[in-house]
Amino acid sequence: MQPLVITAAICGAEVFRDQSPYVPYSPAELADEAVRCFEAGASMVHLHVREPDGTPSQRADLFADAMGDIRARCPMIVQFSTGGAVGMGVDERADAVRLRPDMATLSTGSVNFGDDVFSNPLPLVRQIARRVRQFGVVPEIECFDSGMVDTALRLARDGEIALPAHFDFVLGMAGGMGGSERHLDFMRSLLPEGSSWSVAGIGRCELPLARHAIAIGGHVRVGLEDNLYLSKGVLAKGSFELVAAVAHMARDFGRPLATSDQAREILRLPPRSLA
Ligand code: KMH
Ligand code: ZN
Repeated sequence: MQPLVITAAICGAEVFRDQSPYVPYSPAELADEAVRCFEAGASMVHLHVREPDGTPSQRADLFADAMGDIRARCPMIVQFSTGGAVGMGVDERADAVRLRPDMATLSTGSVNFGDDVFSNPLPLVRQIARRVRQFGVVPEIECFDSGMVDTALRLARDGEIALPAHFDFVLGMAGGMGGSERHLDFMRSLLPEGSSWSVAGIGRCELPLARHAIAIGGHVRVGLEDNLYLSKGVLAKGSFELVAAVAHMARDFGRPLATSDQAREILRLPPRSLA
């Protein structure tokens, strides 16, 4: 069985300390949490950054501090969000890509996002895809609904992204695609040959979808960005507890965890020495 890549989504832009005291904000807190996730079995960190008071930010200096600290302490793959927070414009969302993280997300369509809209009209998607390509960063295609896979295929036909690629299916969000095993089975059935995929289940969908993904050969994203709870009513004391729960499931299935070097191979990233 292919080793399992676990991505830790450690803070996002929509969860705050009044919901969980364990959400990291500062670059130092983000790096500490990333290292805990690495030790628990994650090989990639999906990174957002925050202003000191927790306001969602995409400031390049904050990304630089967090990435520098993480890279100094562990070999995790560092993936920046270009989604940022609802309402941010393209320049704010994509500016930090010039720091050349290993990967950056690319959402390929708009979706209702709770009571808001995560807006990704096609011209904006193309702009972010170009920015990501300009700096030699590998995109992770974020799909909140099946049409976003189709749009990614269209972008590939237009030469904006390369295939095969790595896709992340964000399922179970209020306003987006549902989070059942059937939804995940359908999403993966749409992928072009040779592409890899992970699932990020939102809220209570997180761990059940992780289990299904492990069973059918996919990869998994977990963390406080997507879900604050380890079990009903029990807050996770950090994303590392959710990573550890997934690592435990993987052991039950006999699925080894990917080292960061193996994850680089699976995700078609250059080896660390050349990165
Ligand atoms: N925070 C959401 C509006 C990404 O990181 O690329 C977008 C998001 C997707 O989280
Ligand atoms: Zn994100």
